[in-house]
Amino acid sequence: MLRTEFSSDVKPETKATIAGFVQDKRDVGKLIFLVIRDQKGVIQATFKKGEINEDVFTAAKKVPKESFVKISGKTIKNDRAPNKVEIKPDTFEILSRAETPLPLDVSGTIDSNLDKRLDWRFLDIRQPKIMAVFKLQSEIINLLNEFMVKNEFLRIFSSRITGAATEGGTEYFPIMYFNKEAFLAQSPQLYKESVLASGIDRVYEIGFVYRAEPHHTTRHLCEYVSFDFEMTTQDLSEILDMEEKMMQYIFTELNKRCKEVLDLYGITLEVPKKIPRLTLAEANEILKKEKLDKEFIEENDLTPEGERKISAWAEKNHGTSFVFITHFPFAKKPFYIMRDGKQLSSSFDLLYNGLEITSGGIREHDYDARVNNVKAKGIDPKTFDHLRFFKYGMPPHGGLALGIERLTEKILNLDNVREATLTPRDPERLKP
Ligand code: AMO
Repeated sequence: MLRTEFSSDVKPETKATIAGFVQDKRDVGKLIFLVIRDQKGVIQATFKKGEINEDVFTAAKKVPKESFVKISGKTIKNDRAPNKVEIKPDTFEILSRAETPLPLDVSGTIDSNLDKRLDWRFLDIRQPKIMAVFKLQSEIINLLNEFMVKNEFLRIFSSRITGAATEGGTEYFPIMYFNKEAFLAQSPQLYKESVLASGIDRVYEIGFVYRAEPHHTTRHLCEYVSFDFEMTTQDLSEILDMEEKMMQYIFTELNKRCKEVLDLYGITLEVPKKIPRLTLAEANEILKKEKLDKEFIEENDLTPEGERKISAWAEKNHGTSFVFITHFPFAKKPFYIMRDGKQLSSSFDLLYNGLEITSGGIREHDYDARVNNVKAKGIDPKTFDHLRFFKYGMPPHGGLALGIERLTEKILNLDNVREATLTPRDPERLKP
């Protein structure tokens, strides 16, 4: 281990070894102050000429900012230092010297544009407020896991190399699999459903999925983390109830476990008590009453502006910016969704803070009806190998998928889903 303690845990009047980046340096002649930053905070190290070996003093004087250093020494109380404790070095090692100038300002004083920040992503994340995004995201995943385990879901890992484009459309990445064409999975959809044929009755999965989205929007990525669950049920409201409980659990716990992160953004999360449920038809009626421009109302769907307005409506009328929208036209949904009457489907989206973060629904589990749905979408059923698992007894089921980056983005009120993505992939970006 490089350090014995994180900066935030160092106590006065003892000995400590810390390791971190030189965030700041002040040279006042006989005294050099270095502010060292690690994952948990900062601590000051004070080098006094005469008290310390001359070579060490000179090394501290010359060390470039953002170099990675290791310091051991005595700790003393200092009310003026961050954390009210500082370290008087006995040893000082520069483990990795930073080149100057830095390609990106990491002190937070100069705003860099997002493109440049993403180019230098791992320097960008040195800023505590940006690192906080990933601390929060990691905790979201922990909480989702906890919630699923409590509710007796089994975690699965399905293939990312598939023979069919699950979500239809042209938004898939074909790859060469030896001498055959294959696709990067757009979703674990067909696997999470098919596995229910085995008798396991609740499954979940967390993993990357791939969409060849040619759009340059603030909400589309070509690779994102999809949290999916699937459970046996015949009732759409059971899926909504499960997601409502899941959101209540996550938001309650995030307020407790990620207080420091949320404080950096000045946020206390509102825990949704009851998430309002509207059919798409009802949502569109509300939009019409809100006098939204015609171009923002699409009878068969919600536009991004419509999503924002409906979230705002929920906030105003129900005190939560979560809202479920149910019963989209079958024509707008993939083949696996169960129909509800002739036109509609047993489907839903969850909007949060103005953006769709989840889609889901009840699936067509009847083999013949499912094949008909595939045909109705103009697809040859032979495309879908998974269909054979629906022939030998398949429990009725439903589920959902939640975009982890979108959820993180909306919790922290970020402007772009890329900000909540470690290494975003979009039509232009393939590095780092
Ligand atoms: P859908 O395609 O709506 O549904 O995706 C589900 C959720 O995933 C997120 N998402 C995205 N996030 C970033 N970039 C994208 N390009 C992107 N596309 C989708 C959103 C969205 O709500 N199989 C179904 C789910 C199901 O029925 O269980 C599916 O994948 O948050």
